[in-house]
Amino acid sequence: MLVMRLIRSAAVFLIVAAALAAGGIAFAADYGQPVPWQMVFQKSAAPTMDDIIWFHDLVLYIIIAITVFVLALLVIIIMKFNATANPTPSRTTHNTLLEVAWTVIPVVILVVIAIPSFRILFVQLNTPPADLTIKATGKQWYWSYSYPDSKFEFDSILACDQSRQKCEPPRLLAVDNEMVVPVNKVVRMHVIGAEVIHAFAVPSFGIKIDAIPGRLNETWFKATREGTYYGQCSELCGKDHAYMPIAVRVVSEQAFAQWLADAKKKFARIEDEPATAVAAAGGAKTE
Ligand SMILES: [Cu+2]
Repeated sequence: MLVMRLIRSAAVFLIVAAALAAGGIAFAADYGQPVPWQMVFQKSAAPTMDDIIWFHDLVLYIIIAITVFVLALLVIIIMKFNATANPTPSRTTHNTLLEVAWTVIPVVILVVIAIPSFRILFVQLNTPPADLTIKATGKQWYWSYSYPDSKFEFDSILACDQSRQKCEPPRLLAVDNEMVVPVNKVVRMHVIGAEVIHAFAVPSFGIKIDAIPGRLNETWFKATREGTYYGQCSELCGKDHAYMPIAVRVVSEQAFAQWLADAKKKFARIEDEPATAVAAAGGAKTE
């Protein structure tokens, strides 16, 4: 009975999956933003994300192998050792070889997972020599980007009207001023929170790091493809947590130099303005 039910469930699953595929529903992902019915990561546009996707796939294959193996054992037990098929059960209780095997094999599997896992962690946390530094400050509820080498800072606010009914596409991801970086350059990100904890995350670059008041966190990325990539605040930070997206525009080196020259004029800093006044002015903007 149980076997029949399992076969029937598997058949239903296959039919549903085939119907979805036939209906043209995309399980594939795109660069920089989510798509309907996406089943996998957003496409990678940075070496760190390549590593993360590779590692995810490795662990997925291991999980599939273990699950299939355990399921096969269960099916064998159900078929061969039920009361009808096996009326007089064996009284065996120990098997040294088997017990050593089921201790050692999981250890080996965990070591195989741990080695690339630690390697990727170190890659993420060791910033290579950077071509550019940007400081992202999480505020209630928007991001400010500061380019310390060029001495300017600007706010990046959701591009929607007050009621959030009229929004620029991609909805709830587009902002008025994107963070702009050059392609194929190492960007060092300094991330901090102004009043509560936020988190700076861009899936296509494989970065996610907390923005904590009073603590400067550091991460890095190297975007290998031009385009606009979106992320969202990834730490519950208050009522507008869902409305403080991160938009990063990756451009060629010449376009970046041009943008930098324009931005220096557009976002010229008012010297000697106290930090609290800047925060208050910014805060007023979102209300
Ligand atoms: Cu936030």
